[in-house]
Amino acid sequence: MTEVWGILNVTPDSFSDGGRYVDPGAAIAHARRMRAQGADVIDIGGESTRPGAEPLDPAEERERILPVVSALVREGIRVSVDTIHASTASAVVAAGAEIVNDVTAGEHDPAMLRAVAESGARIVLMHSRGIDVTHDTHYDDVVAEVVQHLEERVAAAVAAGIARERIIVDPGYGFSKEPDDNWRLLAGLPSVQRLGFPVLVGTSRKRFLGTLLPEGADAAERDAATAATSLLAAQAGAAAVRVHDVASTVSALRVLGATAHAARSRSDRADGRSPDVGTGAVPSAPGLHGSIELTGIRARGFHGVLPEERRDGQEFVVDAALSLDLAAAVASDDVAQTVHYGELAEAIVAAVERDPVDLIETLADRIARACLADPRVEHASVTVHKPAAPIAVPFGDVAVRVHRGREPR
Ligand code: PMM
Repeated sequence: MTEVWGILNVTPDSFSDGGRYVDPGAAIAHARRMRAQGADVIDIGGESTRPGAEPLDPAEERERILPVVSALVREGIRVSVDTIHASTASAVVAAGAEIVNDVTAGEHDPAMLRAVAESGARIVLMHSRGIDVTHDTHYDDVVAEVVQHLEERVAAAVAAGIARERIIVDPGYGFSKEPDDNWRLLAGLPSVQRLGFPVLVGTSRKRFLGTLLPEGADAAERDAATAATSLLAAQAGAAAVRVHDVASTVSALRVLGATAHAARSRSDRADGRSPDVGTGAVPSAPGLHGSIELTGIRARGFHGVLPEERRDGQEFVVDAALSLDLAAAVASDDVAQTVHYGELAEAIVAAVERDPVDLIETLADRIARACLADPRVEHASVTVHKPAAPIAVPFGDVAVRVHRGREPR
């Protein structure tokens, strides 16, 4: 299930909404509105990335955003903070922010990656070529170059002590990219996905969408195109989309959810099953999609290509995220209406302990299929880590992630 991150620019000068939410009261009210419209996370920024914007003193940045961060955290709202300053990152995480969103992927402030590692927060590593978004826009192969840069930034983040599970990557739409580069990057999202990290896509109101509109159309008129690009991103498996107008993107993603649901019911019928039969299911209201996530499940298996791996076995660690409709579970407050996570964990352990295979890819897909055995599950993302893999050099982790959805028949 793709998350929607609502953008809250607490700045006097952002390109599409500058000045509207500098007052903390107005900012908090806007965040609440976005939450009510279906935002999963509020991404708060205090410094504009608009071309020509004045650099901001981090102390002033904190003064702008900290009251808003604290108020939203108190209300149980999940908060990400868009900052390039390590001191701000540390302060906002201490105030309860969950994610640090750095548009320079730790390149602007040499202290950033270590500060995030120490804070235990998640981090968005975005592709950019510095904070001047208009500079250095030539690429020979934009998709390959963005992927390579993100790989380098991931390596730097891991070397600074950030756990791989805490990393989100973002191709950085509009940052040092011409319109065609942005379209290529949208079409090339599967290559970014193959890095194996959750992908955040931020196309909202960007200039390349403006090229589709009549000359002189203002930035808010790009919201329909934003919903369309966010839908395409979700279809390609993006973990999250970052948008100004939450309502239109949430509607677009519901279209995707409803279509996936219909495809699923069709395949249930073809199997002679119905998700409602035998469960006494409460009819589900549309739109309460969610996920069940299990991380760090440990099990012993004998998978691998080396004879000693087959002989001695080793520990595998599995993370699984299942997307499903939770409306019936919430309406009935009945565990029978959802996936029981204890049973799911046991099924995952059983899949690891079964007959050996050579590749963790094969094992990850076996586990994803086990997750989809429950007809309510629409999509499963499974990561298999092999922490004791026979690699001759010191290493942190090796893992493979697969995404498997239901195939329409
Ligand atoms: N775009 C802007 C600012 N921060 N962060 C991420 N991760 N991805 C983006 O695409 C991105 C960003 C551009 O300015 P805006 O806040 O007005 O959208």
